[in-house]
Amino acid sequence: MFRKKLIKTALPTVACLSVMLALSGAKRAHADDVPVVEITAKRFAFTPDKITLKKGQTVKLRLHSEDVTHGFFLRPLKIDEEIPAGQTTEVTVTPQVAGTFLTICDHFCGANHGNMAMTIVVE
Ligand SMILES: [Cu+2]
Repeated sequence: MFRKKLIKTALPTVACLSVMLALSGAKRAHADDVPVVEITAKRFAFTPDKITLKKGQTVKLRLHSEDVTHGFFLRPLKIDEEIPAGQTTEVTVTPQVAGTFLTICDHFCGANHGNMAMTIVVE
């Protein structure tokens, strides 16, 4: 008798708590567990010059300029950032297209500006 009552009341409570914990865990994971990729811009290169991302996986690109203002532009991933001189900016992306893409600096930063690019591979 007691056992039946326990199953009737405790089981739904445990199940409900489990779902709530799972949901709150998922929320927390989404907010805190986004991998961060550090990228430095300095006349006339990005470091690293190549990164690999996973299709469908959200990442945060933390872009830092060590000198002047740079751009960080990649149309297929809808990235169009300006990195102010000496500052850091962040952009969160979830690549939806696989491929190898060339990200360019689209903010004139000096004589070799046209060669300033990095590769983003999405697999
Ligand atoms: Cu530039």
